[in-house]
Formats: sequence, structure tokens, C-alpha cells
Amino acid sequence: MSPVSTADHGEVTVITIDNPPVNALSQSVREGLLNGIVDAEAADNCKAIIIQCIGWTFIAGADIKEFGKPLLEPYLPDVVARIDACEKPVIAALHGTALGGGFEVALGCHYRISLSRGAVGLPEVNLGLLPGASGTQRLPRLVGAEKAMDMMLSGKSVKAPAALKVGAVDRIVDDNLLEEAVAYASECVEQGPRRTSTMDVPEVDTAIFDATRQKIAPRTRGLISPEKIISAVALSTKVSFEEGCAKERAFFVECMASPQSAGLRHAFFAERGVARVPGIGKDTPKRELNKVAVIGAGTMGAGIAYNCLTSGMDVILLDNNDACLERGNQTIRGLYKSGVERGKIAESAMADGLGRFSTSQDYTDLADVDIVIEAVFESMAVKREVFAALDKVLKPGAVLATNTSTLSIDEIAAATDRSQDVIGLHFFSPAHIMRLLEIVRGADTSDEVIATSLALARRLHKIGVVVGNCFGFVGNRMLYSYGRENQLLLLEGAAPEFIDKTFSDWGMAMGPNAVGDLAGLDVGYKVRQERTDLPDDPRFYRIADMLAEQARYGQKTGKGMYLYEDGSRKPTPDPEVQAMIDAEAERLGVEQRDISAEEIVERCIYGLVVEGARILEDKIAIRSGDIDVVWMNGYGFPRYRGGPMHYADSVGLDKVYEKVCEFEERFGSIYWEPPELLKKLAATNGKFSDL
Ligand code: T1G
Repeated sequence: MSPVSTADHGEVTVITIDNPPVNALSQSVREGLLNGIVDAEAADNCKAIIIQCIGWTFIAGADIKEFGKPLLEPYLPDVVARIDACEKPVIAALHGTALGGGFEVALGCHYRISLSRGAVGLPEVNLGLLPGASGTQRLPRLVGAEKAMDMMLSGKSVKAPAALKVGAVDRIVDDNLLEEAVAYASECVEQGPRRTSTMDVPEVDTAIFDATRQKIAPRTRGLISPEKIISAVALSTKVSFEEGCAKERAFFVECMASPQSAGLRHAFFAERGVARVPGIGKDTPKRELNKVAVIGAGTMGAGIAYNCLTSGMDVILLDNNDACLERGNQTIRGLYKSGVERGKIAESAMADGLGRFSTSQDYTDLADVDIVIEAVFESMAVKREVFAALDKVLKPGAVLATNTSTLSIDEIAAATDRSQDVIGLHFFSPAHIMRLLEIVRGADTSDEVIATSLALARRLHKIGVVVGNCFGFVGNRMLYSYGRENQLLLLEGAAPEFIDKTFSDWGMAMGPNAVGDLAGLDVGYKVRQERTDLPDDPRFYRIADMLAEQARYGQKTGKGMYLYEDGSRKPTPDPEVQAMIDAEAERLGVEQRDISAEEIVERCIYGLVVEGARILEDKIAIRSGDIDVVWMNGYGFPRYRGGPMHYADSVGLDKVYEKVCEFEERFGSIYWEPPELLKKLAATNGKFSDL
């Protein structure tokens, strides 16, 4: 049955789309819409046509699930063109988020009326695309080239009142959208069709195009679609509508075929897929979480507490050290204050949040909290002590969460008599900004506590990824392989600044050595000291250990791998460190050589992939897309490459396997023995995403 129906409201024909969950423009929707327009245009009793949607939103875009498959007619640009050409006025009745192809359908209409709480946008750039159904040519004609270009480059939606102001919609109403649209249609009948295709683009200083290129270059480095957007909008000011649409189409086909778009589309669906946890359904009971205690008022604890406060929870911050507790208290107040100064938070919201915030040094104050999130020192002994104390005071059914970044949830849970209520909630620093939350299930963790933690992640606006319990879970376990190869490359002759530049050029947010200096080399050092399973290899993290032992922790001590003059955050290579590396390489008998950027990328990234394959074999991650989500949202892996596992799939697992075998040959099996899973997929032309 078609997801598109029509009904007459007097002399107005209403075309209704009902294609849950977001009325995406699947083939059947495009076909139904096209037929509806043609039939209504031919109907004698129809004077005007309205296009509306059922559900919570107007069309949210082309159906991304169809991308990468053979395109089926009718093509969206043709449907939009047919709406535009309609002899009777066509009105788009907008609500929710009219995005991408959905907003392009609205732009093909002659008039647009929206609910005041609706929004419109052309977010294709987030998928490595540009609007491909004449949006790059119609929107500039309505709102001007500069505003149109900004909307497309930002990928952000514009709320209806702002859209009205710039002319992207013609009318906004608070309620009764259909009724109001039918009334508005009679006005439109008098005016007749008003085609965006026949409008001229308002005068613009064409210097804005190059100026925009320069402005966005730092953040769009290596990306194709932003440039195509700028070019398409620039064309809209110079050539005919038809020519502009033809060029837009060519740009769209190019972007659609790009690995970047494939990576970004994978990221989009993978970030939604993580919510699907086997055994945890919508009907799994969840516990009410209104009052949270955060134990440990350090950077992480304060960030977590602030995140919970801005999500509307009551928060008690507890620390047994006065000075640390006061620092945490001030950090939270400072975060609120800067949020208000930057216009991100209203004064009233700050007052409300601080009204729900308190500090304590007494565990008995926690008797009625719904959840505790422990963020104390990364030491098993300290954590077990805290959990034993919590076990004595917390009410039955309270959730006991640890923010540990690597330690065993089961061992921590064993310090309590309620291991079914213990879970890992691994936040990433800064905790109130980073979207990733690793939700680490222990052997005994109940489904209810997992479902509750997933709901908490949503409430904190985090992407909650459920992972298994092992050293480092998913992210940090893989980080060890990535960092290990970085450390070995240093000894083998690659300068830290060359390694870091290689990765910045490759698209990582920061190179591994700059990351180490940012996080603090003492942090990793202490964790390695606690490990009992380090490989028997004197080269393993040798340089990082030496730096930490010289108290060269990185930015926080003014020097680490790099120098940071006068407290600046800009890393400067330190000849002393290079000399130390060279001397240590000689002492360890490591032969130094010129190493290519290509080898640097393959060693570190395939180190990630090999560990990721082992994680899948150990069932620590539910699917490869979850691993990708962890690395894109927790470690700055470039989104347009889709995450390490998607990247390996895009290279071809046969090629990856061949390179891993070469590395095993050259560097030994201790790190490079190919996982059986990789070998099997390589032999069968498989992908990690097939699993
Ligand atoms: N196609 C297919 N499925 C989609 C979809 C889409 N466009 N948008 C969302 N979904 C699914 C999503 O996978 C999830 O499915 C469910 O809907 C709820 O989504 C020619 C080429 C609209 C703001 O980029 O930004 O048009 O996991 O969890 O948080 O120029 O979805 O439940 O099975 O995100 O409330 C342009 C993408 C496409 C908008 C809602 N449009 N979507 O957010 O729910 S390209 C977009 C979103 C295009 C034209 C070009 C968000 C949302 P499941 P959700 P939400």
C-alpha cells in the first residue's frame, strides 16, 4: 500500500505522506507524491494542493538506506521539478524537521507554511553530500547566496521563526497546521504558483565564495562536499537555473560515489545502531534516575557532575579531600558561568542547576541516591574500597557505576554484595563535552541496569556503546596497539612531529604524541605499572615510560614528548627528547631508518584493526560499527573514514590481511599474528560490517 494518500478539503487537494519513522523519500513515497501532484493538477475541482506528513516530522530527507544501491525512478529532482511546474499553487505544510530532500520538496512547492516549533535545513554535508534535488539553486533564490551557503555548509537546521525571517518559509502558525494551510491555500490561489526556479538570486558580492573557502578550510580539510556546495551556490548566481541544476547533479553523483560519503553514511547508521543491544528491548524495565552522587571531585568527576546537572538531575559531589572537593565545586560553578557568558545557558538554568547541586564528605548522605558514578583515582585498591563503602550505605536498587577507563568491572563489583547493580560508565574527557560513553557490562550486571544506563546516556546526550569487560574495554584496549606502534616507530627513527603530522594530514584530530602530552604521560604510565600482562618486550612504551620517569608529563608540566613554552598548548619538538630516543634505540639495538608516512599509517591503523578484530572474536563489542562509533567519538578518528573497521572494509580485508602478514614477517607474531576472523573474512571477500 502506498505511503502517500490524497484527500479533498473543499477545493484543496491534500497529499499526505505516511512513511515512518521520518517520512524519508523512499521510491514509493517519490512515486506516490508524483502521481498525487499529476492527478490533482488534472482534477477540475482542485484549485490548490497541499503536501503534508503524518507522524512527528515532515520529510526528513532522501532515504539514506537506498544510497549505494541502484537509483530507482522517479528520481527526486524530477519529482521536485514536477511540483515546481504544477499549474496550480502547491503549498508545503511543514512540521518537525524538514531536512535535505524533504526541504527540497518544500522549496519546489510554491509556498511554505510551518509550525512555529518546526525547523528546516539542508544537512547533506554531514553525509559527505550536497543537496541533490535543486536545493543549491532554489534556496539562494529565496534567502540569498550567503545565507543559503551557510545553511548548507553548517548542516544545521534553522528554526521556523528564523526561517521566516530570511524567507525560507512564508508563514508560521502555532497549531492546527492543516487547517491553517487550507486557509492559506485560498490566498495562494489568488496569487497563483510562485516558482523558486524563476526567481533571480539576489545580488551578492562574489568575493564571499573564496572568503568562505578560506574560512572553513581548517575544519573541512580533505573533504569534497563543502567545496561542491560553494561551487554550486556560486553557479546559482551566474548561470541559468537549469544549468545550475545540471551541475549540481554532477557534483552530487561525484560526492555520492566518494569513500567519504560512504564513511559518513556508515557513521550515521552506526551511531544509531549501538542502541540495539541483544536482550535489551524497549520493554526491559529501567530504573528512575533523578538523584546522582559523583564520587571524586577531580576533572572527570566535576565534568560528569556538571553533565548530570545540565541534564536536570540532582547531584551530590563527594570527595574525602577538602581542597579537591572545593576545586570540583568551583569547576562546576565555572562551567555554568562560562556557559552563561557564551550565551549557551540562561541565568535561570544556571540558578536551577546550582539549586540541585550539593557537596559532601559523608557517605551516609548518599543513602537515597538512585545512582553513584565513581570517578576516583585509577587504582583497583582505591576503587574496591569505595565500592565496599557504597555497598554499606546505598539503598537497594541503586546503580553503582564506575568511570574506570581500563580496570575490571567484575573485580570492582566483587567488593560489593550487589554485583548485579554494578556497571562501568566510561566517560571521555572532557566529560561534559565528549559524546561517547562506554557502558561496560560486568558478568553479573543485570539487563535492567544496562537498559537504565542506555537511558542515562540518552538523557546526558551521549552515545552509549555497550561493551564487554576486558582490559581497556574497546577504546583503550585498541589505543594500546595504536600507541604501541607509535612508540616503536619512534625508536625505529620516525620523529614524533613527523608521526603526528602524518596523522593530522590523514584526518585524525591530533597525532598520538600530541594526544599523550594532552592526556598526561603519567596517566598511561601508572596504568602500565598496574598491568600484569605487559608483553615481554623492553621496547614496549619505552619512550613514554622514560618521559614519565623524568616527570615530563606533557602540557601539564610544560614538557613531555614536546616542549610547551610559557604554558602555550603549541607543541615544539625537543632535541633533547630526540637525542634520548636515538640513544635508547641504540641501547636496545633497534636499527633506525627512514620510515614513510604510508608505513606509519598502516602500522598504527592496522594495529587498531587487528585489535578490533580480536575484540569482535572475544565478543567484547557487539558489532564492528560499535567499534567505529567508539573511535570516531572518543578518539578523534576522522568521521569521513567511518572508523577503523569501516576503513579496513573500504581498503579491502584481503589487502589489510596481506599487510598484516607482512608486518608479522618483519616484526614478529607477538603483535602481528593475524586474527582468525581477519584471515577468514579476507579469504571470503568479507567485511567486518557483514558480521
Ligand atoms: N533516511 C533513512 N532513515 C532515516 C533518515 C533518512 N534520511 N533519517 C533518520 N532515519 C532513521 C534513523 O536511522 C533511525 O532509524 C530513525 O530514522 C530515527 O532517527 C537528495 C540526498 C531526522 C533529525 O541527513 O538527522 O536528502 O535506528 O534516531 O534523533 O538532497 O534522524 O530507528 O531504525 O536519528 O529524532 C538528508 C538525517 C538526507 C537527516 C531525527 N537528511 N536524519 O533525529 O531520530 S540526504 C538528513 C537526522 C538527502 C537530498 C539528499 C535525524 C532526525 P532506527 P534518529 P532523532
